[in-house]
Amino acid sequence: MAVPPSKISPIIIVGAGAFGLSTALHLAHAGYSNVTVVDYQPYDEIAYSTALGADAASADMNKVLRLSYGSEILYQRLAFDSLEYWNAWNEQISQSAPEQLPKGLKPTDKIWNNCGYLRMSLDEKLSEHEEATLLNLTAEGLRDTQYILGNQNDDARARSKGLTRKFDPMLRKARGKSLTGVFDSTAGFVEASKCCTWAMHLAKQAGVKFVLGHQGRMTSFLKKNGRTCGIMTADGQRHKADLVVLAAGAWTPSILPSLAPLLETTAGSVAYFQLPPQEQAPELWERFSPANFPVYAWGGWSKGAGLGGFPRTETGILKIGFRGTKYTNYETVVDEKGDEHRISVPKTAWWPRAATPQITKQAAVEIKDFVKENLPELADLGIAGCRNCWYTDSLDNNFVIDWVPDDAGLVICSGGSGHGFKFLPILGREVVKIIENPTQKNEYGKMWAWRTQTNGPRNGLEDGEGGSRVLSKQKMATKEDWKFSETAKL
Ligand SMILES: Cc1cc2nc3c(=O)[nH]c(=O)nc-3n(C[C@H](O)[C@H](O)[C@H](O)COP(=O)(O)OP(=O)(O)OC[C@H]3O[C@@H](n4cnc5c(N)ncnc54)[C@H](O)[C@@H]3O)c2cc1C
Ligand SMILES: *[C@@H]1O[C@H](CO)[C@@H](O)[C@H](O)[C@H]1NC(C)=O
Ligand SMILES: CC(=O)N[C@H]1CO[C@H](CO)[C@@H](O)[C@@H]1O
Repeated sequence: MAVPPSKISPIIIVGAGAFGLSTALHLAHAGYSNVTVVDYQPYDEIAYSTALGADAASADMNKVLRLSYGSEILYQRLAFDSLEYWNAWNEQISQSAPEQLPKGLKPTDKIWNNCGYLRMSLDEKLSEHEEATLLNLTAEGLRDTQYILGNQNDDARARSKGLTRKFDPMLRKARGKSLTGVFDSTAGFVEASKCCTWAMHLAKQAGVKFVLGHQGRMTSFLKKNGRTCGIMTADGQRHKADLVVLAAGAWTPSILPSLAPLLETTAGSVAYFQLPPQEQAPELWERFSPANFPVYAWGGWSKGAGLGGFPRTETGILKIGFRGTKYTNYETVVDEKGDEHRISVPKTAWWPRAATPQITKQAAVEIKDFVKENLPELADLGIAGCRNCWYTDSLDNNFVIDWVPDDAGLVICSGGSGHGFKFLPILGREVVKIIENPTQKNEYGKMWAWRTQTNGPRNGLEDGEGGSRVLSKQKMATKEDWKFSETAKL
């Protein structure tokens, strides 16, 4: 039976990504006075910079913050709750003096940007998912936040609010192409690495301790009669704890192999386009700025073609992602009893060892086709960089936050399934409830419970190593594949 900790119990959280940080913050705010977060990334020094080695999903230039969630009303409500924090955090940062802010943040940073979200259809009609989203938003009294392109009423409302410039950011109509979709005015992006830096700062202020870098690398659990009672770290230290929360993102299933039937580590593909220096191309910088250009999905992002992107960053980078195929990377993992398991693990530019980042040829082709169709002005630039970003997908895309069966000392907090980041400010509120009430769960606790399913589709997890998504079966894109040869010939 799970044993909820007392307010003075030592609690260790493994992983300082969005899930671990949020848990730490809310535990501290709920009065838990001995909370420690460990992570092998020296985040306090590198400020979650991907260029300096951070390769967790939470370390990134931007992530979509959407409030609309199809028929998944519980996530929709949670996203609206998180929005209050995002607004407050922007406000707090803007009112801080530079020296009050942690390394990596400045008062002019707006970590959440409400630039809007354009969801485009490929087939000139709205998808079922889109219709469900509109229905649910209507039921919640929020239909006026959505604008169906070409709908007369919506267009009129948009004009009065000056939003129409964001309806056709790819200039499709001017190029004689069709345009179908919905503009969601509630959404935008968050600057993920900066958000984590801020959340860590708040957690420290609330009394949470951080052990980062080599000493923060968990190597094994400490066990007593089968119950987790702490962790061992790479420096040989034994850290005792009444509760360990495992929030190790894409590394989670390899740390706890019993999760493998429920969670699978998969990669999404990301390509970067670097604008020329601002003084050389001021019109491009203006056109792609968040003030003029929204976050967008082309044919559905999580459901559908799986393509989408962001306005330019402050350094002129346009990020475009492909998740139409999520790749797996199976390796042999040895558990604490010495048993071997085949489990999908991350393979990043930094882990298990430094390597030149490569995305698949399929992803490069999909992204280039999208660019040719929609943003031909980027073709001359070519792809400047890429990344495989590792998700932790559950069998139904719901998070996995629960006490581990038959272990009274271990809680799992993972399964972000490609949509967890936006909940950074709020997720921990629900995690604390799950920790405190192991047997009396609310609707979130039930939705995120440890679960098994042995038959039927399981979000691709059923493919396992025999499936076609395995990274080693893919052709990888070379630098040559990054170029748009058609335009280079012109
Ligand atoms: C390509 C991509 C796009 C996404 N887009 C969006 C989006 O638009 N909107 C959205 O809301 N969400 C999005 N997500 C999902 C979101 O990024 C994740 O749900 C979220 O960041 C997961 O956070 P986490 O804390 O669970 O994991 P992570 O961010 O992976 O953090 C896990 C941490 O654990 C640490 N760790 C691992 N092993 C150990 C160990 N042995 N010892 C100590 N520390 C360890 C790692 O260093 C890391 O810091 C996207 C994800 C990907 C991959
Ligand atoms: C926190 O817990 C650890 C492990 O039991 C203990 O060594 C430490 O003294 C505790 N710290 C506080 C402030 O209670
Ligand atoms: C509150 C609400 O309107 N919920 C609806 C969301 O959409 C699904 C399917 O479209 C409905 O079943 C829910 O009733």
